[in-house]
Amino acid sequence: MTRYQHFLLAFLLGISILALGLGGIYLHARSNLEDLVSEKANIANALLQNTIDEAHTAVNRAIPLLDATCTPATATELKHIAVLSPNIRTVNLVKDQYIYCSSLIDHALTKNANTHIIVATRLFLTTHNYFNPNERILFLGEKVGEKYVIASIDVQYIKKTLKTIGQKVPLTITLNNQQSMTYTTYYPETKDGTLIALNSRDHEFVISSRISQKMYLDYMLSHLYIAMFLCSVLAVIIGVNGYRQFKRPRSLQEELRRGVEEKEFLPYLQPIVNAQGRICGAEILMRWRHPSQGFIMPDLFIPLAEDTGLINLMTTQVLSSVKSYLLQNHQYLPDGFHLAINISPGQCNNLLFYQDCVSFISAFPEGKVKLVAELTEREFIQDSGNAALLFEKLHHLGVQIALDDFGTGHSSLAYINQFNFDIIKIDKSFTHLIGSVDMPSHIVDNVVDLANRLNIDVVAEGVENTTQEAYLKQHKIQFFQGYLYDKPLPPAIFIEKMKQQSDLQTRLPADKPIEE
Ligand code: G
Ligand code: G
Ligand code: MN
Repeated sequence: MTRYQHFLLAFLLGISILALGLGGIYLHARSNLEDLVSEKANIANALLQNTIDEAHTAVNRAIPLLDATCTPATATELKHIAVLSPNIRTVNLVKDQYIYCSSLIDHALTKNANTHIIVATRLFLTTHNYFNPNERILFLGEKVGEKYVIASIDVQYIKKTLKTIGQKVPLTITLNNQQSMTYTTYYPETKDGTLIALNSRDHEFVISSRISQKMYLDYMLSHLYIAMFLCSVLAVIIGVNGYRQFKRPRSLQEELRRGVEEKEFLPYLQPIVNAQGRICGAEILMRWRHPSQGFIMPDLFIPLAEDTGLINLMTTQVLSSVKSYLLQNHQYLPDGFHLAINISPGQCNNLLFYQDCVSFISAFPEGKVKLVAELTEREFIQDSGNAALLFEKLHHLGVQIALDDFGTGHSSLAYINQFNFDIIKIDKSFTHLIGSVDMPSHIVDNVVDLANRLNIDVVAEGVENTTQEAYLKQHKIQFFQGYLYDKPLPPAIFIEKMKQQSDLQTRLPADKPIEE
């Protein structure tokens, strides 16, 4: 998976946590707000019930007065009843749909438009000129025979109470006759949203409230903002951690694959010099520029790259990268520049490397670059048939084959002959013996002489000092590689060296060609 996919996955994880968290908080807000509204409806219900009970008491006390006519004494009695009931404004006697006696007036009333009233239900709302034409008044009426006692309830009181209790919650009182009054100070009345309804004990009214989405959200923002903030922080933490986890390799193998996808395997170039000390070639040595581990040496990843077959892709990438470097700077390279690349035994079983060589060689003018495939002698080639076929094709293409690490492995003369090697590279362990205190000279001599006697080009590896160089020169070795000349270099620096050498050459007479 690429970095972008890791990021996307981690982002989705974070978003899911956020959605889950906010969803939970929303449900919590819903249940909290619904509980709160139910509680307010209960309080409103109890208060209204109390007030209506008071009206009942007042009305019951006035019922005996229905028997008498409306005298000043009757009116005074009505006034007493009204005044003694805390939330009752007036108590009135009604006959034939007209108020004929009232706690407001000391004498009997006449039938006219102002005293006309229809008592349809026990509890009803109406505006009335006689009491207050500007406001709907809540009445409780009790029928006795053909007459009624009606008490008007202090609506201002009910309003204030509901406003105080309800605050931002709209509460609606609906009478059994469908008349209703809504009290809210903040939210407009809505038709949709969650309905919370509470039937009063004796079913004369219902207290209800509708909770809209906006109310839920506002409640969340004003009461649960800390939880929302923590949830967002948690989502970010989980997302970031997830990204780190996703990015972390499951195994070295996956990490290797990722590295190949991200083109993290780079070619370094170690100069190969001739007897005159001039750079005549280079060996490509792979380095892994890991994003977090820094540079990793090939010993640590090549074996796994071989096992997984990723070495094929890595070789392709590295060779193509070197190709573009050398193409851009071909003017600084001597003709017949020797470019060596290591291949693993496993790469001898297919023709992928052959394809790489074709694409490499075809990019340069003929004779400019001489490609060399280095095959280590440490490991045996399993399928010699396939390898022989590959080597034949490579030879045909003009690619040379070098036997790397010569002297360390199990190669016999027969092996060397079978594969028709063009070059031998004496292993650095032999070079290092040269000049050492107890140098077993016969071993070194043997290896060097054997290489020489095969009558093919020999490169000495691991040359670190002039003693070694002098000894090797004495033994007719003509190509050298080692820290004495340079360590493996990044291509740009290698090119810089080639540039310096080429500048020098234009000023000095040309070298004598090397005799073979
Ligand atoms: O520089 P040095 O430590 O780079 O190389 C260690 C070993 O890794 C070398 O001896 C060589 O065999 C191996 N190696 C380096 N680069 C490559 C490569 O591109 N392909 C293969 N197959 N082996 C390599
Ligand atoms: O492919 P081969 O195994 O030959 O790779 C050469 C290895 O030797 C690489 O790891 C390279 O870094 C290392 N090397 C190159 N020059 C010297 C040297 O002068 N001394 C030592 N000790 N190692 C060297
Ligand atoms: Mn090598």
